[in-house]
Amino acid sequence: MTADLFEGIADEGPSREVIAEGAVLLRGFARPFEQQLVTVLRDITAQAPFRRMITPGGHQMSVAMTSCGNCGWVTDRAGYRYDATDPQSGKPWPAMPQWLRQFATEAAEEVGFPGFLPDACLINRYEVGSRMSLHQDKDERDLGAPIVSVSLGLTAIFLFGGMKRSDTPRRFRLLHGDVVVWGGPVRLAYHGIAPLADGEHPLLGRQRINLTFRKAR
Ligand code: MD3
Ligand code: FE
Repeated sequence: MTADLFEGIADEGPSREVIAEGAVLLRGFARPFEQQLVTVLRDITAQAPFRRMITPGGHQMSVAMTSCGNCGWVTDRAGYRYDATDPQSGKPWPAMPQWLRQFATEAAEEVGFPGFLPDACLINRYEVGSRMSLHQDKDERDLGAPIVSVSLGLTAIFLFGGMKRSDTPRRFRLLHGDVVVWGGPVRLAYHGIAPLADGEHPLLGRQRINLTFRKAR
């Protein structure tokens, strides 16, 4: 009997769960980097603050967003798109630190997507009651590349639908430090986040932050 058999039971270390083919949840994979992640979030949001953008339909999103990397995701009355410039500052998005990009590359590699080189990191901030309705991510040029997501702060209920919007979603809890890699056919599945429940996270307070690493162009 080896000690590593009990890894993830005794000390809640990393473990993996398969959500669907191509979607693997790495429980706690980001926990060793939580302090560095909080620091980098502070740096990025000092340069490109969180903002609640307007959808093409004219609704203000309940989730506040920003980005880092060579391009960031924006929405306004004109539509959804990736842009090299932050429309709020008129400047390029903050750079993606090399270690952060490497972290996403390693998470993807861990579940069988080697050579993932993201050029964009979208950062979502959920306050209590914020939600993200079911949608598909298809603004990226290369849908063959996976998406790596990192959850920080309060626990969210992730809604994982099917290939049709009408498919009843399955629910998964995403905890602080959880990483999910989405590649292959599930890359186009409908997904969302249920309204965030109130709580207090020791590191991040009354909010949830989600980072998604993408190859946008
Ligand atoms: C499944 N973000 O930014 S991350 C998004 O928690 C987004 O903020 C959610 O959906 C959040 O677009 C979910 C997990 C995630 C990200 C992208 C996916 C799941 C996905 C793309 C395809 C399928
Ligand atoms: Fe999404």
